[in-house]
Amino acid sequence: MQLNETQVSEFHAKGYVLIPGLLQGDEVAVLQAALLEILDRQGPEIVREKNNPTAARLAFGAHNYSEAFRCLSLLPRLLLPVRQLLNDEVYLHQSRINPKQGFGQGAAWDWHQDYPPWHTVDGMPEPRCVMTSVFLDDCDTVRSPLLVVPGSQRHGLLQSKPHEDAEGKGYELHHIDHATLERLATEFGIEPLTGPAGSVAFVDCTVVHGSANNVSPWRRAIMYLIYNAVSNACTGTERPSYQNNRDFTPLQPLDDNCLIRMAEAKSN
Ligand SMILES: O=C(O)CCC(=O)C(=O)O
Repeated sequence: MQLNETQVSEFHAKGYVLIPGLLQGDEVAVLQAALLEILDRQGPEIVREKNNPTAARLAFGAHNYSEAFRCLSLLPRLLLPVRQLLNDEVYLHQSRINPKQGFGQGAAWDWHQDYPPWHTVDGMPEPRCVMTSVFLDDCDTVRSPLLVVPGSQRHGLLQSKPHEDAEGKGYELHHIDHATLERLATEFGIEPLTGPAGSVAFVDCTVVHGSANNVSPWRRAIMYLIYNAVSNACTGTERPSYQNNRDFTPLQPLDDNCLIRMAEAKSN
């Protein structure tokens, strides 16, 4: 699958393009079942919520230990548009699932760009990677959707500082200060990324984004697949490979039906 001209223009203008229902219901069901097992893992790749250590805040690297998520990460429907947007072969710099559990367990994410820690800690030369956001659950306005400042990528790398809780937690979030956010939001507005489970947003890694805590009763999980251009490979070695993957081999797409086949195998 290739993005059409309008979709590519939208990506460059707004910093993201959202494709509703890119994955079918059966494919989503396979991923949702795999997610439940992932959330039971006890390793360092699972980052816990600060105020509720029983709830997972992030699960890093699921494409390495879950066949369903490996398959997702190599779907032509995701890989080909990302190659097209970056005009290069790609590898996965990182993957992480934010399960954003309901009843307030999934806490807020302050406003930030993803690129700063990848640049300063992982040694990513340029912001030439795409945060491919796969909605594992319905994302509507009541389930605390991802909020973005469209067009904010045009300002490039903004001043930010690591969050006081980031050190040692592994996600190294860099916050945008309030005055900058106000200026950007006044200029560009704020948009919620909403759509049914299976929708996919291709997001530029310098788009300013954040989310509120999820006070709804429902989970709102998103898988973030961070594809980087092979010619933009990272030079740092500080962080573990589930955060800064150092295998820069260009990814080769699988058969686009691989998740459907997993769904069929389960129902037989
Ligand atoms: O999924 C969310 O609510 C926000 C996650 C986020 O901002 C991130 O992982 O960079």
